[in-house]
Amino acid sequence: MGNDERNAGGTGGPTTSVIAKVKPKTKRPNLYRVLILNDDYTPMEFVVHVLEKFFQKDVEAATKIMLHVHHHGIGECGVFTYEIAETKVTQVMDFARKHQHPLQCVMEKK
Ligand code: TYC
Repeated sequence: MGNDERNAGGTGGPTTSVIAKVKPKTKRPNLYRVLILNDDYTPMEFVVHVLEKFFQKDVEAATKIMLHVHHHGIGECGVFTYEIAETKVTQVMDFARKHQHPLQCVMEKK
């Protein structure tokens, strides 16, 4: 018998072939917004500095975000995967505390 595809049961009946579907394996990651909150005490220049230092904003973009937060109470610094967002929040909170400013930074699932 010159056939590689033998029946497991060995009944000598017709051969069954199985064609498995190849599932595309790309999954979109869950994304999280990192937000800063307004307060009455943190200096505007400090918030601009935070946005430049931790979110790679230039001074114009950072000023725009800071003023949005100042007027609306909350604003987006960036969108990241979970671990990056968590790291940014920790970095901002540690930096604000070190400089004794009450600036708050949080993350929210998109
Ligand atoms: N409201 C602050 C002030 O008048 C400035 C400020 C902006 C603080 C944005 C926090 O996330 C903030 N000094």
